[in-house]
Amino acid sequence: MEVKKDLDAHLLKGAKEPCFPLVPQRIIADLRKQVPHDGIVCLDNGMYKIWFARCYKAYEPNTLLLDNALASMGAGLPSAMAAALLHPEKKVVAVCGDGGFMMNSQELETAIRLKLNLTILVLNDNGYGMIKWKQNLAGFDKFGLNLGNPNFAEYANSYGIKSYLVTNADEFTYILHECLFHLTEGIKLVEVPVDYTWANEILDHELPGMFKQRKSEPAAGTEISKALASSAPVALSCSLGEA
Ligand SMILES: Cc1ncc(C[n+]2csc(CCOP(=O)(O)OP(=O)(O)O)c2C)c(N)n1
Ligand SMILES: [Mg+2]
Repeated sequence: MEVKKDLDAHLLKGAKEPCFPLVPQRIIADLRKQVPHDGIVCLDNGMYKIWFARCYKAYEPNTLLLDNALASMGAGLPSAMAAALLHPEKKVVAVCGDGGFMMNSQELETAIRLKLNLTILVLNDNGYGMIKWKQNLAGFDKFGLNLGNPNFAEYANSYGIKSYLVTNADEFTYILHECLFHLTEGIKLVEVPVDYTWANEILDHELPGMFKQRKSEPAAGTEISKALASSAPVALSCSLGEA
């Protein structure tokens, strides 16, 4: 019970964080409150995936779709389109990073032509956030990972899609509510500015510290137990899979 309480408290950390751009933990907490239990959230591949895997509570099977094997960027929008085709009665949300969204955004045309109903969140940090994290963790200088994005609202509008830009932390939840429950028809795109700085600190320093404390009692023989025992930040990747 104590462990469960600790775990829940840890996973809720940041859920009400008021800073802007939003932290991933707050984005996930706000989204979880708006999406019905049978709603389907489909992830692309980027830094936010780690936080969804940690913090997004799935209440029913197949309601959080993520690709942790090949982890191809660009997969989030098509997987949401497939979910919306199969389950037109359910609320469907695609969650993409700015990089991943731009790898397959032309599929908006297909989604419109098929008259799908779905909400797309573009988490914008103006870069390949996950690779920035890894680059830093490996001790390299920051290099080559910033993106010069289009104006996502204008881009979406050019397809005839209703779009929103989140401009403060509290607005996100209202925009989500509007997209999921008022403007239910068609495609809606929401650009959500995100900042991973604090979240990365937790991954790089706080979690390895926790592992260290508990390393005397890891479960034997697994990759995760090896990661716990080593407590080195680089060992995190073996429990998170390839990106
Ligand atoms: C097709 C493809 N190319 C490259 C990668 C390696 N990769 C994993 S995450 C990532 C950056 C993702 O950036 P973005 O979509 O903006 O998400 P963020 O991490 O910034 O939230 C890259 C390049 C990949 N997984 N798939
Ligand atoms: Mg990004």
